[in-house]
Amino acid sequence: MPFQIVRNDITKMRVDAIVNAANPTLLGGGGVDGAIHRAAGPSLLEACRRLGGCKTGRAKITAAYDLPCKYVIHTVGPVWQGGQEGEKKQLASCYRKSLALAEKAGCETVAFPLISSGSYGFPGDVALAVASETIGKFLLNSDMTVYLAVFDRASFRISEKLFSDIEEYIDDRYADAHADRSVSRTVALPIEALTNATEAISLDEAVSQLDESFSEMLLRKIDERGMTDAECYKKANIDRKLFSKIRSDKLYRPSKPTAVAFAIALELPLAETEEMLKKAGFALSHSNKFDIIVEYFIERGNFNIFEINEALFAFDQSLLGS
Ligand code: AR6
Repeated sequence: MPFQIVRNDITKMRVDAIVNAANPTLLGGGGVDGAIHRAAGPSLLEACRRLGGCKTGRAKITAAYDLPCKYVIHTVGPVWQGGQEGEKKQLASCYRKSLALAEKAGCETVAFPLISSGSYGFPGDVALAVASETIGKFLLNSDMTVYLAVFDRASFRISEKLFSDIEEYIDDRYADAHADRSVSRTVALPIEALTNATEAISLDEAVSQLDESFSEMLLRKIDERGMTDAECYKKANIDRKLFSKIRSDKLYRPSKPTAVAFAIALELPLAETEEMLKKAGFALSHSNKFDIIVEYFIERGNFNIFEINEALFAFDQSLLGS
């Protein structure tokens, strides 16, 4: 998954680089900065002394010493002053400069904490929106994998309005599902039925009798929409390698989050999403929060996979992509 929100202590992550939410002296502090320096050992402080500080919105790189990653990228986030002092732009710059340094150092995997969302006072939802948007834009032109490590639940927030809207939407649908018990079930692919029931025909023959497969439907829809493959898999938060696998394997069976991610990237309305999921053996149901949250976004015509993933994460659900 090119962009993934994870619940993790960043000092434990085995990625190429972790990013530190530092202060302009780069000489350590509390929060994630303190944790990184403790885990890296005193050599990190020595290396930081040689850097001569760092300006807000900029970033500098060092080795990682005793940490399990290779590099530490130190960036200085802005202090929140109410939102009118260019803080969001400065915060976006922290992500951009850090990613540029990571790229220059040849990193394939990078983990960020939610910069400025602790001592520096950014409201959690604003810090998250800036992080998500800036990382999302960067990934349009890069094959890097970027993690956003969320340490404590309190610092991770989507907007209160969105959270309560989704909560209400879930409550209504859960109630419906329980009232009429008409819960849709996962639909099995006909391949099992065909291969079990008809011993006389070969697998190849059975396959040729199948309808259009998931990957065939996906490729057809990409063409119909005039999208390039890259536009589609980037918008779906799908790794390039996985996409080539799907492209070359007519019978590829995606996971449900992968299948939904493609439906979102293609901006399919609900009925077409269902049709596409069915090809992979899945259905959307009102007895499951993941499905209801996906439905909420599709019904509103919001196909931004990163926003959907923020909401899914806030409700402890699997993320879209692969
Ligand atoms: N792993 C991942 N995230 C963490 C960890 C961890 N081990 N520890 C804390 N966080 P903060 P800032 C989260 O205050 O707001 C320092 O003193 C934390 O929950 O560390 O940019 C510096 O020296 C929060 O969501 O950084 C500066 O003076 C996020 O990391 C100042 O704090 C950032 O919180 C920078 O403030």
